[in-house]
Amino acid sequence: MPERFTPAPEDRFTFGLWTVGWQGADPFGTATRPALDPVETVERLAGLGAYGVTFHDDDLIPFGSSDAEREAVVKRFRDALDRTGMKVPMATTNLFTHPVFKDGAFTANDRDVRRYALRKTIRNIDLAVELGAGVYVAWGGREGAESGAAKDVRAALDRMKEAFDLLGQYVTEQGYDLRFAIEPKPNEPRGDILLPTIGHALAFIERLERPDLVGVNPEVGHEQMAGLNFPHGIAQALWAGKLFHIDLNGQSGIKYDQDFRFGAGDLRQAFWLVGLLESADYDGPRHFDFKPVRTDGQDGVWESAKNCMRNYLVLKERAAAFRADPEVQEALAASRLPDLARPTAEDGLAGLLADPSAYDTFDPEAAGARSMSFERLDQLALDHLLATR
Ligand code: 3MF
Ligand code: MG
Ligand code: MG
Repeated sequence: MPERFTPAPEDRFTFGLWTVGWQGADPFGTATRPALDPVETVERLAGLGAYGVTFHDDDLIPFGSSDAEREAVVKRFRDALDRTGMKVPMATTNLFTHPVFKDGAFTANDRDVRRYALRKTIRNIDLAVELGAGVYVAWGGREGAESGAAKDVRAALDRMKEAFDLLGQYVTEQGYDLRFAIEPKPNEPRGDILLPTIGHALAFIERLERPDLVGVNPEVGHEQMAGLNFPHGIAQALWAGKLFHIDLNGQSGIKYDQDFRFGAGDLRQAFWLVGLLESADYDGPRHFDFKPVRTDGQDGVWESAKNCMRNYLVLKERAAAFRADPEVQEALAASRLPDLARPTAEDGLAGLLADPSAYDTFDPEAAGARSMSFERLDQLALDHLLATR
């Protein structure tokens, strides 16, 4: 294997404990693999060249642990981090597994469940900050409904806003350097989940008391489950200054959340995504949220983790080669991409209105007949992706 596709901590690759730790239980079958010790996960991932790990509170500290058990688990974990140099740039809360969250957490109809969900989150925020995290992800998988009358969506959004306002107040009052990232998903496990796409989340954030503290954590497969173009969604999140974190994985079309390793699924979107993240100087972690297929044993777990990183690095090289190719530069110019970067009216509204060439003498027939030459451009991209150039 060429040296250049071997990851190093500088590449900032991170994995959730729940990803490689997934035992393969799905709605139709029980686990096919034994549980993984988080300490072993830290060590194995460090050995593969990862930068860090992330976790839900319950991934690390089993739900219902006593304070003494919690302390012992955290100490072992912290020792493993210190030994390996692995970081914890992000943490999150499990607000979906226990039956208490069956109707949601921040937007459960039951007020006492909502209050418990906030306290559970705040408890793990304290730990996240202690371990050095800068981002706290919020995936509201159970915030939603299966039937129309079951959820008053406008009231639920009021409660969702209330939750983020309280969490924002908490981190501000504690003086924590921690920002939140909302992770949208259209459905699964709920029939319909609130804040289903990047766009819904971005609009919601602007209604919060502290919008600056909140961004998004989009996941490849989640947007593709809704038939959306993931790189386009990421571009809008970047444009809005809201890409605080990202969940990389693979998905083939509008289906259940497949969580394939990164590079599997829609490879063309993966190519554009990596090109975008690298050219936009996104400086957050490249976080993998995938599930090693349940057909495989532990061999497949580490093989797929390694290949998430490898595929990212391969695509990074391919995307850079595309950009550096003089023929691509020429094709981009022929397709008038540089022109899109130019303001439409640097002469202002008055200039636009006074310019006869903008309307009176403009020839829409001639402009309509100009080829955009996108076919050549796209084939050059495909040739680079396939390494045939
Ligand atoms: C579900 C997910 C979640 C979130 C996680 C927050 C269990 O489809 O993607 O993974 O990513 O809860 O990081
Ligand atoms: Mg997911
Ligand atoms: Mg995710």
